[in-house]
Amino acid sequence: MEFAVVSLFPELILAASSHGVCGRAGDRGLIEVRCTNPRDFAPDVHRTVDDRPYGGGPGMVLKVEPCRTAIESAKGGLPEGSPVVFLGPQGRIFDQTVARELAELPGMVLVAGRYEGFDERLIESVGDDEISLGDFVLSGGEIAAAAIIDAVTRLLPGVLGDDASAEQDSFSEKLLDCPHYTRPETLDGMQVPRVLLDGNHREVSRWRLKQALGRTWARRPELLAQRTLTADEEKLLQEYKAEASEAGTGRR
Ligand code: 9D3
Repeated sequence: MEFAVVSLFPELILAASSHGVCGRAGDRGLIEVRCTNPRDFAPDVHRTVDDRPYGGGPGMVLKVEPCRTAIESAKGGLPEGSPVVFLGPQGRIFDQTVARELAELPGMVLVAGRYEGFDERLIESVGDDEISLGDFVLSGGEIAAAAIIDAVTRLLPGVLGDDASAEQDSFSEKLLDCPHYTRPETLDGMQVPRVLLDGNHREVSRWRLKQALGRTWARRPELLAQRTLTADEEKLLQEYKAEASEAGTGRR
């Protein structure tokens, strides 16, 4: 998978994609991340990339020509069928389904903005897609581009080990995760749940599923509404609710 990122701050992208899972995927040739800086395509001596908005108002708008030349240069190095994806708050909202869709592509140009954003005609003329991370305000598109590279890379064949892939495939994003614990067994008087210490793997699995169901019910009920529970899962959730109301935790 080839990612070409167009950004005024390439260091931000390269820092994020050179560590951990993405870093290893890069070392193994499973992904390639390249950056193109519109500033390198600004024709004037001051290397100007922004200008004042027509109609007035605060902030600056990215100029079409340096961005368009940078995008075309970036796209030139990618395989056929690699779309130009703008990052911006007006885009469709990124989630695991969008990540899976992007993971089928041979590559993509991710265009990160700064200031108030791009001249709309740039998006119209060269954009194939526009993606947002959600309803909050970032200072630019770089962190969004890095998030997309990370989420897509994890889905590529061979990037994760078999166990991690299987776990990711199964019920990962429709249920929240169960709680995790490591040593020490007691921390400031807080005990690790007994079942995790007893070595009964069937009971551990049932406890984890019950916690996942219960926490999803308490914190993200809209996720549960999108999922049909088996009779067994329904029973575990009822148990969780009974225990939660007894302990005075969870949802009322
Ligand atoms: C405070 C500026 N806003 C005026 C109403 C508009 C605005 C312009 C530029 C808001 C954010 C940005 C920069 N954001 C991104 O480039 C961005 C983003 C985001 O802010 N939220 C979620 N996803 C993304 S993807 C790119």
